[in-house]
Amino acid sequence: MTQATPDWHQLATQWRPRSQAVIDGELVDAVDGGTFPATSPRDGTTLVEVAAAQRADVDRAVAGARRAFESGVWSRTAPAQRRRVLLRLAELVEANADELALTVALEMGKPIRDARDIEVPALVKTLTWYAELADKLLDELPQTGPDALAMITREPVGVVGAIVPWNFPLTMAGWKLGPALAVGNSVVLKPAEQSPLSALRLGELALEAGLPDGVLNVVPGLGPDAGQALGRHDDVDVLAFTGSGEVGRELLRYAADSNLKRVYLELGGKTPNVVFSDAPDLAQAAATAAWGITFNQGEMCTAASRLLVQRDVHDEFVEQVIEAIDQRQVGDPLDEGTQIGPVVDGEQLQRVLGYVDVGRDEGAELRAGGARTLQDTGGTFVEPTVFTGVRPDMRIAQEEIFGPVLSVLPFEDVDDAVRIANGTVYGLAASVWTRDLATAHTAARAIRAGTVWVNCFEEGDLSVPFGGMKQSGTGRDKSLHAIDKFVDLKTTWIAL
Ligand code: TXE
Repeated sequence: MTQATPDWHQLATQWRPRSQAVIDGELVDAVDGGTFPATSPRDGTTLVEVAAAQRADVDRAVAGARRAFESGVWSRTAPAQRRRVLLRLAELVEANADELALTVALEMGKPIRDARDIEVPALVKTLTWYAELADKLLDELPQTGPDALAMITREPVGVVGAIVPWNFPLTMAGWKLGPALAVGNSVVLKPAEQSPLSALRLGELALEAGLPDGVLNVVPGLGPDAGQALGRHDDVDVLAFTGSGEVGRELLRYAADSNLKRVYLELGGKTPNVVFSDAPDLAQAAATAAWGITFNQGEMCTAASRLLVQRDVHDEFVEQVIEAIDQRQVGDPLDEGTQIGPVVDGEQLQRVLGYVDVGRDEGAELRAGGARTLQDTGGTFVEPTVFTGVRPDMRIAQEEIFGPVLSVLPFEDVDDAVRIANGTVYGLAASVWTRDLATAHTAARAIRAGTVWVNCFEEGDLSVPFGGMKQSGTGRDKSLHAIDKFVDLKTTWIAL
């Protein structure tokens, strides 16, 4: 990644956002000429008017994707060729890392250091990992006895619709595009209306990398317009989604009402971060708890939003967490020192502040934050907020807030902790801090979550799957398992 630190404010003055859709190899306006504003949560200004894709535009994109798929230019090319092109795309992303990081910081408010050091590198790593996989996948020959030969082969599904959110616009796009493209599919990507600009630039870089026309289309637009058109499209074979449970349910309905396309959902979470009194390093656990609810403004499906603390260390631990949260710097996402940027938009701001009111009304104790801040900037900044005395049945312990709001709950023992941890509709991730092997394993086994971290949080790499149990979703991103979403298995049975 880039070593020298650019002057981001200076770079922002030269920055030229893209605004056209990427459809069938061309940069185009919406058919009806419509646009929507890409607004920066940093100061509320409009960055650019972006093409607002409607059904006609989605139809064109899907037709282009289908044509490319049927032509075999990507779907039936040598896997080593797909590898080369995707590696070139990863290189181009890396070469344009500063611009992409700046774009993400401006469009959705991610602190520039996180955009540059985490968001863009995650996309590069994902594209590289799946590019490398493209020519290393093996098919299967089962044991069928002497009279037959059977082959189990994987075939790309065809056209993939990827609908992604704004909190990690490039990482989420990469998690869908990497495996889908590596195995030969065509993709229509619908970025969130809050963060279309980085995806549009990515679509342009894909053309530059040599991805054939129509293989990757990017249709910016509103969820109920472009997203719905993609979801209901009869010629889309698979939908890969990250976002809210509410829209996830809509996508299942769209599939049922149209062609029964397969739908994979990565939805929300309410991560329990469970701290036992015998944690190896309580200070480190406290610092991580503070980071875990404020990183990315808490706008993260795995945000460590429920802090469960064993009662005998509760008070002391909470003090440490509040102190660590107080030290996290809220500010302009373009400042290198900023650790917490604005939440994504006015709606999200109201949602977060609404939950602060709910917490108060429910009788939880507000120990830190709880208000909008830096209002004079025009940005949507929220103070990191801590509630103690939270009961498991309170809404702030049950519902995904998607902001820097921490709910602290005391617990007695491992059974109590597991019961509370499992007591929501979500099952995305959990974290357990203890020195005791038996406690660690007991809790890790009993907690229903797609990922359980022990004595750490938010760790992992591309080799491990990511996704949720219960209402946190279906299917998995990352790892070899992500490939399963984007292939059909074919049995060929040959009588000998
Ligand atoms: O998500 P939406 P929003 C959660 C989080 C957040 C809440 C609302 O709790 O506060 O959802 O966020 C597209 N048909 N997560 O409103 O609406 C939309 O354009 C088809 C969790 O931003 O689910 C965008 O591209 N598509 C989360 C994508 O769906 C539609 C990440 C996600 O937007 C559509 C984001 C429709 N009718 C929010 N309506 C996570 N799991 O990390 C919207 N979309």
